Amino acid sequence: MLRGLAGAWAVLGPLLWGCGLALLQGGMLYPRESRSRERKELDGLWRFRADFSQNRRQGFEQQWYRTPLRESGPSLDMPVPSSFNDVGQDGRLRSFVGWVWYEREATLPQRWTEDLGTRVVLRIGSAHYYAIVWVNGVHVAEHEGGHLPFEADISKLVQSGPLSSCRITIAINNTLSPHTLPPGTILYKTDTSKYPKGYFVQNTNFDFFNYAGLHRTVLLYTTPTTYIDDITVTTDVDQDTGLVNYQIVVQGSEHFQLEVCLLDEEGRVVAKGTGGRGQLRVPSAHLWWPYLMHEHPAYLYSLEVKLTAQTAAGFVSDFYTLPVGIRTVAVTESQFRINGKPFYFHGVNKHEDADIRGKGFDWPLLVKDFNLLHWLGANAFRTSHYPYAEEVMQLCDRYGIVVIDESPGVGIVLAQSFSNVSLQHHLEVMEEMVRRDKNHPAVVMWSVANEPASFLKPAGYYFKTLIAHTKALDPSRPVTFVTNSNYEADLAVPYVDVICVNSYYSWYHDYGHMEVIQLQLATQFESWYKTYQKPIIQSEYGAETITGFHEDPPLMFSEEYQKGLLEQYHVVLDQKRKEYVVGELIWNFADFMTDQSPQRAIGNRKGIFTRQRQPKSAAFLLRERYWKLANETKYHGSAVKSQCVGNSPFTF
Ligand code: BDP
Repeated sequence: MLRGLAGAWAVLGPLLWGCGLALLQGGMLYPRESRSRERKELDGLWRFRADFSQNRRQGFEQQWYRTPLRESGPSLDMPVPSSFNDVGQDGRLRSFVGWVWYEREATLPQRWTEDLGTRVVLRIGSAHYYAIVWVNGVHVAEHEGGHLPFEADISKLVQSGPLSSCRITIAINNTLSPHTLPPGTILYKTDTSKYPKGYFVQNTNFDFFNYAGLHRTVLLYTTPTTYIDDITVTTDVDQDTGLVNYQIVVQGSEHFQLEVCLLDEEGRVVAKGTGGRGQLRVPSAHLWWPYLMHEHPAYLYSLEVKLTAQTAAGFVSDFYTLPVGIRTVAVTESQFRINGKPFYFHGVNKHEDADIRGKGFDWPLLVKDFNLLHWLGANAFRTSHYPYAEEVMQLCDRYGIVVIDESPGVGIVLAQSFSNVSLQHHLEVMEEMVRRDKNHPAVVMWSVANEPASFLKPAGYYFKTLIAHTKALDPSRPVTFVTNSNYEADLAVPYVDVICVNSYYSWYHDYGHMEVIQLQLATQFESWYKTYQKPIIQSEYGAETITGFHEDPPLMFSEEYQKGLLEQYHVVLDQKRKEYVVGELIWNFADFMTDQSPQRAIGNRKGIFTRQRQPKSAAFLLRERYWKLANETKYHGSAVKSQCVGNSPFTF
């Protein structure tokens, strides 16, 4: 959210929501190179300084943004993208709460600084949690929220005189409050017999480490000053004709022409259009299918958009190419349908998490994870518990992996976190998320939250408003949130399209007693279905497992216990998937870091892979199950080609 909008929302919000209009200004297209656009990544080593002063405000008091950071005092080298927490040997930095400062110089091509017809934009993929940005000491942007991109047009600044480089300073604060997403609280410990003066801790109600820093790419990109600002594509199918509805927003001029052209994978033009909105018809369309549902899955067309505008300096053109998958999504009383066929989610919940880099984006890790998803035969994942990097979503489009795209609404349990202030912020986060991810065919459903206290009285209004707003922003996708409340007490589930339920039978309840799982799970499904007649996804289940711990008969924390627990769940899932259960997502794909607590042995160990992505015994069990599920569903009369025995990666 860009600060300043919150006030406007109070007046305009209900009005805009009623009209189904978004509050955010401008688009957030992924910065792609084209004939009219260049990009310059600023990844690598930045200067870094954590503000250890008592009030954490020394950086502002001394205006560290005005001069090079190294002049302010001792600074460190800090890699970007990466969390700052785990790269050093200083324990104080690992658990630091407050402002940290990043800085780097960028050298700009001459044309960018001299050509007044060029727009130069600074884009920050993710700065967790609150960020303030200066360029050459001038404030250019502020943003709240750690998982979604924001930008600043810095053209005027870099084109105001002779200049060959610019200094980018970003101050980031990882402090969470009851109104942030995710929420948190700062607790001051005032008993001076136990704690030093000013001692505080940050408490959260979510189960992953609050890594912070510049987690994704920071880059500069250019467009002409009249430019394609946003594109929205929705698709439909009429017999065998694919329908591509597009809407394009242009900024910078009112005198322009738009041409759009849809190309197939061979580069052949299959449809053309003009103007800012329209419908393209694609005869005998190749549909976008999840990778286990079709011999040629994940078919992507390219929508080439060409803008021609008349400006004082003459004609300018802007080009942007958007990948487009033609597919439909629908929900019935008992099915989740993709392209009219029932779809069963057999997949995982993930985290953006790894050794050393924390939540920092990393290509090798990403490719490894997709190879593991394929090895497993997983066809889907949920972005638990926040939106993942845009590159992840792009690979899901290309590989045919289905995504439930989840907001950072995790840990909403305090009464204050259901207040109007929190709701307004949550609405804006949904706007940012839909704006960023709306064009991904892989995204088939939005999840607005994970395990909120949806039994509390204000939860009814909160989720009714939030879900209605999300649907107004994107009427083409179902909306859910993930519940762990009792079916009789939950006040938010009436508003979802698909019920997503987390349960940890024989782990957090009746621990050690796998014999109760089948009965309890069957009761869970039957109760929800009888009450709501909506399809259900088992959105989490699992057991903490330390790799290498073996116990037979199975004991908790051993690999055998994890396997045994999963097997018990699978018995019931196999019964109920014939009726109305439409998915199962294991908790979790891999072990991940959490806050320290007596329940966690260096992080959460419910992964079926270790944090280093090596399989535990349960991974082999799930692999067998997922490939069996894939082969059971023989769409179009053909069995899935890749077999359990193969290690074949995704191919094109
Ligand atoms: C679920 C949460 C998830 C936790 C998991 C666990 O949704 O974030 O990590 O429990 O305790 O309730 O392992």
